[in-house]
Amino acid sequence: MITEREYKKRRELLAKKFSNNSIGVIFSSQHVTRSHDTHHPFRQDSNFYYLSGFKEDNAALVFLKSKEEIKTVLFVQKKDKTLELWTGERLGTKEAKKRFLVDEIYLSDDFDKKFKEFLKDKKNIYYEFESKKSAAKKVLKMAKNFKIKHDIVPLVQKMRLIKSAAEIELIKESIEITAKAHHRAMKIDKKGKYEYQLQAEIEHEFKVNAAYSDAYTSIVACANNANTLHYIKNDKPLVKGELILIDAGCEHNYYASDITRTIPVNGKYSEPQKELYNLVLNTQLSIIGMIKPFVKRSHLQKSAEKLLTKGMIELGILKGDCKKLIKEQKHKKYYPHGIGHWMGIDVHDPAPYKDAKQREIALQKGMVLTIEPGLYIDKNDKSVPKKYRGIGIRIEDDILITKDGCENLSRSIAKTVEEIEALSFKF
Ligand SMILES: [Mn+2]
Repeated sequence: MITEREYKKRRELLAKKFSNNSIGVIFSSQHVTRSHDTHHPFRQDSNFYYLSGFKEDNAALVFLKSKEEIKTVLFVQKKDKTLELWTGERLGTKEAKKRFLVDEIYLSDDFDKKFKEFLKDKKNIYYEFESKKSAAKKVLKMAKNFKIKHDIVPLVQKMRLIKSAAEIELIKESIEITAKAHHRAMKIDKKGKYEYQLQAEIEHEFKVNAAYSDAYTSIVACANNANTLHYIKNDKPLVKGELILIDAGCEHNYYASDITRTIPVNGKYSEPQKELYNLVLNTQLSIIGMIKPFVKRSHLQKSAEKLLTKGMIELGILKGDCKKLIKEQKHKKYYPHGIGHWMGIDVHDPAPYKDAKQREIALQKGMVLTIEPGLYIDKNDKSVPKKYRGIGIRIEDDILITKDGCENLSRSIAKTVEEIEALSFKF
């Protein structure tokens, strides 16, 4: 659990980065229409949540910084018995004052008036550039005479790069639920079933464990469908003898997990499937073994490309000299994506990959990233031995960088051929 003190510390840390004589503002998410008069489930803006832990809409955080002091102000929507009857309880100013460690609390209805007052003696403004939120667009107009404008978003995103102990605990809890879901997918009888039915089993496990949402749309891709990287239709039958690529992770208490396993429909890998699978697995294990502070993600990327290319030459998928093939980007046909990404409140945590001078940021203790090599052989690729065609494999774990190495936070999820076959339903 993130304490109110931790949220307060984050707000102070952010405001410290502002120039003197500044005002900063960041807004909650707003409701998004799904169709006609129905809405998508409300999900708080990640940066706003990171700074407040507050889950309601129609809210704003304002930072006032002068030479003498830093003040934080929270705007919350007012209590309204009729509206609350329909859409649920609101905290209101009285309860918000008890909970949040901010200096002042006002009603959102008074935002415009108050904000104009706050603006009067300020020189710099920090707000969300390019935001689609209507409140942020309004602020943009109100601040049009400001000479010095800054984007507040990258400042928060940079803070999100290093996870606190409490955040790591929440990520672990999220992964624990996702582990149950992947194991459920392995264990159930898949005879005569469809991809969407397996998806339902996975998401059932999320929901019964209080992860109300997935962190991203689940990919359940049987056979050649796995070669569509963002396959989310999930509407085809599960075919005996084929593999299923499952890329699914829940969001729990606003923290994501992002796990991929590639499992056999009938519980047993064929020889060619095993050969490709073990190439991806051994690559993934080698890359995880390289992870420690000061290593760069680009180094992991290059190493994965080298290992996969070497393996593909051995299997007769690529022909020629390893270095030359990589130079000519021939491997990209079969491994076209990145080795991994930051993960946290968002599945693709938008923390920076480069510093202010455009230099790549090296790994540091407290960062969390995914490691997800893959190989994708299209069913119509005549240049590849026939036995490998139509196989798509990805293996993905969530890795925490520690003081002198790393911890695979999802190591409890079955991953070797033997582990997966032992758990799987066979027919
Ligand atoms: Mn991922």
